[in-house]
Amino acid sequence: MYTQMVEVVGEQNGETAQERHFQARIDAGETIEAKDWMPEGYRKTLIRQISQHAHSEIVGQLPEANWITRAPTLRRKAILLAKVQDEAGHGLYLYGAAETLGVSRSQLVDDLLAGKAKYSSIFNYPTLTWADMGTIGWLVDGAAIMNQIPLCRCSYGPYARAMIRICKEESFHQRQGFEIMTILSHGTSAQRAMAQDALNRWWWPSLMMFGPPDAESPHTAQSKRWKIKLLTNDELRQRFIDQTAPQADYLGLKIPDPALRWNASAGHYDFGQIDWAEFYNVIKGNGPCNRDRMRARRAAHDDGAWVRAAAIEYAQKRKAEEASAA
Ligand code: BYC
Repeated sequence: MYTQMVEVVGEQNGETAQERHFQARIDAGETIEAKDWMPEGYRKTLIRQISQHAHSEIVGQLPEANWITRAPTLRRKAILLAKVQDEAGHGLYLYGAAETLGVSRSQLVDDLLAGKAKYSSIFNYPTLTWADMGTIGWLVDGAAIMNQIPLCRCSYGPYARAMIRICKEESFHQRQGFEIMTILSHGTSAQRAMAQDALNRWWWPSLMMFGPPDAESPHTAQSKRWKIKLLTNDELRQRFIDQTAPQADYLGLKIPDPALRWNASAGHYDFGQIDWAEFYNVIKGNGPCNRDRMRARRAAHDDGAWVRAAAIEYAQKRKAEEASAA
């Protein structure tokens, strides 16, 4: 096997033999598992990205949960409830994947609640109308799938495997959102206006989900080398726009970008300037809903204190019973 032929002693180009061996495994397309040796930077990058991803799933429940009690029909309520529960599940698989790297879930949650860890910028925008439920499924879950399908093939096994199940569920989320948009955009003029207004508000923040432009992304180059990221932020953003623009045409809705047009020679859509000042402002904590989101998470954490205490107590009791029976 290729990796067995790699020299494992000495240092070259500032890389130890162990690091070169690790990179050779990555280059050969091998999957890295939790107990394998890995560079500290690889471990830290994964903990950062997977935990940010997990926090996004958990905080991401809040904008949609806002509409569960106001869903227009019982069917819509059941779908929305299932979707929001799925997001909680995604958060838990991802915290589990991060824990394989030697960090505890309670530490990760503490970092989120202390404002030290990020979550996706998109969840700091308000959900003002029912059409926002359609737009979140269509655009936000659509962007998430675009980003997450390549992650199913990333180099770290526990993350890649968690992503496979998550992507299947995200696909259902995207379709239910597109179905809401189809109904609204073929409905009354008030429904069409509501759908257009939601698209106007969510389009640009959805493009920001893919992260800063490649030229300003501090982590992309190394993450690509380690195959944590298989595609860059700009590549994924372009794919998303190329996929979504014809869907908007099908819905008869107008994407709020006067510069958006098909470029036949490039084989892609050209698009206008993204307001990166807005993006950086949101990730610094100054978006429209950052404070509300963190308040809600802290309250949920405090309300759940008795459950955590009871679970620890029960686990200790079981352990003591098992020890006395042995
Ligand atoms: N928002 O060098 P870069 C969902 C940060 S939830 C906030 O490009 P990287 C859903 C970045 O962390 C899906 N922060 O970083 C749930 C870094 O800051 P730090 C969420 C952002 O990591 C409920 C700095 O900017 N998906 O589907 O190489 C309902 C520089 O960026 C954002 C994931 O989390 C952002 N948008 O690439 C509905 C996917 N973008 O850490 C739906 C997994 C960048 O140095 N994550 N930053 O302080 C990734 O693929 C990558 O982490 C990113 C960023 C592409 C997001």
